[in-house]
Amino acid sequence: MRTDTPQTVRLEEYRPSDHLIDRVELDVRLDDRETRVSAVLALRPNPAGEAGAALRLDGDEIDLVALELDGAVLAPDDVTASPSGLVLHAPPSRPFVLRIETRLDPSANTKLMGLYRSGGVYCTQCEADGFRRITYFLDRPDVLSVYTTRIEADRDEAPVLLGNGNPVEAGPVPGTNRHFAVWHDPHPKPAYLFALVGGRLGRVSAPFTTMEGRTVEVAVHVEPGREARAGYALDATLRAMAWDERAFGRAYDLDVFNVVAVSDFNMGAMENKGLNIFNDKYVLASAETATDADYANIEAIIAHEYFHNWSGNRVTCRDWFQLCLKEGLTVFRDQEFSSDMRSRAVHRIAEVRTLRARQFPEDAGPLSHPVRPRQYAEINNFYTATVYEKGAEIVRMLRTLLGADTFAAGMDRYFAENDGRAATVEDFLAAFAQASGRDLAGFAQWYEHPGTPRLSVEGRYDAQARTYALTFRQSLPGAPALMIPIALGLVGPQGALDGATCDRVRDGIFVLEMASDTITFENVEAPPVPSLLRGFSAPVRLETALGDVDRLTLLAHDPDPFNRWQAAQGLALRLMTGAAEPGTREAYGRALAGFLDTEALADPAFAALILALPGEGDVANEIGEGVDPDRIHAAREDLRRHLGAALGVRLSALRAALAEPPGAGFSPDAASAGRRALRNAALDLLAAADPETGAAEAAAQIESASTMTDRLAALAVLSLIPGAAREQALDAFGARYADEPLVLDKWFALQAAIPEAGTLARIAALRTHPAFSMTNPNRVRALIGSFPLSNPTQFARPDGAGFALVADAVLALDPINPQIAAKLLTSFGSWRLLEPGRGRLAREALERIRATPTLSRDVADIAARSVA
Ligand code: 0A1
Ligand code: ZN
Repeated sequence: MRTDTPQTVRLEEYRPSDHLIDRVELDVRLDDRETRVSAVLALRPNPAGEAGAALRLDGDEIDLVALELDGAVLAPDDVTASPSGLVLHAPPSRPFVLRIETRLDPSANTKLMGLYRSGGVYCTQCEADGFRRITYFLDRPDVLSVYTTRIEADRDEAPVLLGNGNPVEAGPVPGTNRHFAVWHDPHPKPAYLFALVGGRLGRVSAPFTTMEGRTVEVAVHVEPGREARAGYALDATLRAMAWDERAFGRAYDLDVFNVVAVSDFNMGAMENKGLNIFNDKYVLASAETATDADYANIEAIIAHEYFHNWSGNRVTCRDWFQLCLKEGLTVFRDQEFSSDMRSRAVHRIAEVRTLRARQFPEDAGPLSHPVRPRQYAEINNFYTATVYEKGAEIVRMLRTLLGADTFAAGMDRYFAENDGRAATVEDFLAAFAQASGRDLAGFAQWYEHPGTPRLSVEGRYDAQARTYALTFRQSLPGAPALMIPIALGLVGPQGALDGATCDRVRDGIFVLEMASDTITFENVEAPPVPSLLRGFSAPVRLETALGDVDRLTLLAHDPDPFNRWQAAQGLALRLMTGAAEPGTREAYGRALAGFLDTEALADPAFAALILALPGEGDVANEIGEGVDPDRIHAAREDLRRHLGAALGVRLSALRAALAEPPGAGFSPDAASAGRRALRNAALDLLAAADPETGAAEAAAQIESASTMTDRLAALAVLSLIPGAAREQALDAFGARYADEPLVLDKWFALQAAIPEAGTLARIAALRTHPAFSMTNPNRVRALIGSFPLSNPTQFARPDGAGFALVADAVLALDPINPQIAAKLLTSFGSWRLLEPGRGRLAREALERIRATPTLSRDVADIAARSVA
């Protein structure tokens, strides 16, 4: 008999559970090595399931201590139990109660799934299938139960005890040094949203009154002594709560909302009902220790987890194939929140950079999958950029297609009709189809097909008729024509050509529904430049015949800020890949100079983005095959040097104009962050052109900096300039932050990114640093995970040593934490783009992993798909 998860799970094989669990009463007695869990489950046959079916409960590495059915011990023949499952062969055909007692060892749990210890704090992670590591259960998202949890622990070891829902009761356990707390969550939920925490924690808190008049106590819990660093996360939580009421009409539904930061966490954070558990990287912040990017991430992730309370918790997923239903939607919601809190245009550019850097390569490589996958071997490998980021783009396209008001009506309908249910992508789209009266069957195809569609566009101007025709062609192998909303306009030498009209364009949007189509603008006085896919209105690869002069026109005159940035990026890409026309490099430099003169101080954050060249990975994706990372690196360095020299005087002047007045207080707001970003982008280019002066200026900034943003940016600049000054600065930084693991992570990552042959030895040495640990995911991501992503020349060294380093780390990590090992292995995902020599070495590294016996399912799955 098998009770473990079958090899491949398929969407088409979904069946409702044969049993339901209405109520769960848990009694968890926390102990370092031997935690006991008593689970009382009120079960009944599911009318939608198969009558008379056996009851098969999931389990994973747990020991059964006791089992009773309606208060009676079961006969040995009636039940089969193993660490990976429990089967009742002939359960009653009426409601019944099962009491299960299990035993587990939180200290031995290095997978960080289920109940584990992080820095002395007991915590849990149950998504996707960690609850079965706590007790035997129907561990699937369509089984919703009301939970009451009693947590008991040593009073000194765990003075704070937190659970889902509202606190009910707490007190001492007489005659012992132990105490308990009881929590009750009235909202039925799937097991993946269960959580508990026990430990020594400090807290900051504030009340929040919902639009429904409920007073909520909002608290952020952190390591004692770190409370001052939790203020920003608390503030972000309160802003997210108010925003979700304003923007989506969603109010919070419990009396308390707790956020807990722990230092060992596989992902960013987790939306457990009423008890969000966070990687402390996304909670703790101070000017001294966190960069502006950290603050922005904290704001976004705090909001993301909070927004899940509706998109994920109140309305959950029927099965894991529907993961994008909660994740894509919630990313869309957190992106909208951040856009409202910051600059919308700047945020949109940041979103698209992430999409292109992470999702496009994933979708172009062997790990490509539909936003709604149809099968998986290991669900933990599907928390991907495709599900999250492309999933969010689909929701954004839906809003573009329907308009803001109809979209809002559809969202309301979705929440109202699916509240308390485990829903599907079909339920989601049905709400919008009903709200709009439109047939969205064609749009649904976006969820089903892997790969990034290509959209090619050709323009033809007819001087006599004063018309301009645009012909669009879309292609995605294996897929029918998709519905692609294309925001567009025409631009001339003075700006937007507002006089031009086209009856197929509504509110600036043309919806392409066929494989190809042509639209015609009237009243076009002169040959225009088309501004296409404004705001990146669809996640496609745009192919146009735009020349360099056209792009310079868009950079200067497009009213759409996204496309101005896109024009600059396009020019830089053409320059780095050798596709640019003669003279473009100088013209590009002049255009940036003009931009800096007239606009940089008005919007420094935008200016910093205009100055930032596409990354080496972006260039590789643009080239698409036969990639030689050394050539890309050289081309990018060359352009950086040129820009640094061409813009030098202006960059220095900007740095002076943007200098922080002495004694100015720190604020993490977007405008202040934008000034810092531009100042540091200027330093980066200046140092590229003149390393000697740049190194001195960077060293001075490291000394004088009053924020981590400025200190780290200067250290990053200096880290690219070999010499004693760099080594001294790195040593000093390491010593200064020796007791700050999150800051040391930045230091690890910076050194792993140095594009020099010595970096492999540097990484090897840093692995023996006292702060480094293979059991802490943040440390591993900082020193090893960042290496393939930020250092393409050394990862893809022609001798294969970079691949070997990562492959060895995957194998060393797999027995400790398979999720993190598998994630690390995905960094091989673009190996097929490499020139044949490097490609062969990457493949050999993958094959070596595949051939290793006793791989986890997580790593085996990624390895197999990567070479298939
Ligand atoms: N739902 C979380 C992501 C998450 C997924 C799995 C985890 O377990 C290791 C943890 C977190 C989110 O979207 O934030
Ligand atoms: Zn999420």
